[in-house]
Amino acid sequence: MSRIHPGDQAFDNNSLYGTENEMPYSGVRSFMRRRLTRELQGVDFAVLGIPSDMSTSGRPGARLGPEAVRRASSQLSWGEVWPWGFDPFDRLAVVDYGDVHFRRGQVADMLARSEETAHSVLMQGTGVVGIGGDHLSTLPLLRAHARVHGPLAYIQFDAHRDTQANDAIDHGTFVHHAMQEGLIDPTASIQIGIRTFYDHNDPMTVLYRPWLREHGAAAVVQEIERVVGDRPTYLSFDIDAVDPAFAPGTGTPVVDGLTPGEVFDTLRALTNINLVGFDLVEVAPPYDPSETTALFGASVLLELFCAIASKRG
Ligand SMILES: [Mn+2]
Repeated sequence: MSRIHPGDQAFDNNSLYGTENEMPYSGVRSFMRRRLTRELQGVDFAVLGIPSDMSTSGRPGARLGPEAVRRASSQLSWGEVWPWGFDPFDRLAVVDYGDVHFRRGQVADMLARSEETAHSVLMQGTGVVGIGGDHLSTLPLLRAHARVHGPLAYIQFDAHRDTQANDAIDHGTFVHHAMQEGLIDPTASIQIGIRTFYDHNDPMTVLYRPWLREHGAAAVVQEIERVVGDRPTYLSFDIDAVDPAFAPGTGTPVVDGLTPGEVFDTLRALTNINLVGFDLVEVAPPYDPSETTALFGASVLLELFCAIASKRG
């Protein structure tokens, strides 16, 4: 339900539910205008920013991702979401938890503080939704979720597998480390949209770019459901999965990516999986003055909230 309210719902709303119409350019641009708070009583999901791009192999800028995605989300905050026909925030209590704080330039500190922050949220019975940051932002979130749920089923949309077998911990190796640490179960994991070379000696299911074109979104959803089953599942969406024509603001763009239709037809059908946490990473606003990339990223998160909320009719 959407209502007109003279206040700023990021801090001036006595309900955790619903959406109030606010001017998109005004007020505190929390994620989807949700309450900005660290009070988690009765909260289903807390959105957490990780403004770090210390580990990118390409162009920096993803540290500005959380702020840009939040700002873009104010353009989506009108209540009922097309084509779902409901406001997910009538059904799910979601708050904006702010950003993880860490010492600048200190990767180990970023990893430790992100994991501890996410873990403390999960221990209060609230789910965590991350906004990166480069893709290394996902590793501490996987660590926190695995401490609570055990080894996770895992879905990754990406141009890159990020499985380089390397001691260095960065955005191109974090999936290797997640497997080594037992955070994800590779037999219950699937990567979608890959179009770069990585070794593939692990049991993960990989849907390469041409397969998507040949088989379409419905087949992708079938593969996802087959691989993750009903296990607790974590989904990570790297915006570089999307074609750079639609999402140019990212550090390591790769041409021939997913189209918006392919992405949203897939996400809108993910209503049968047990999604416990998810994130959106690698939005680097400096390369996209149109802000379309951040809007795309905010829309991905919104669709996933709708997919979860659809089960709570
Ligand atoms: Mn990635």
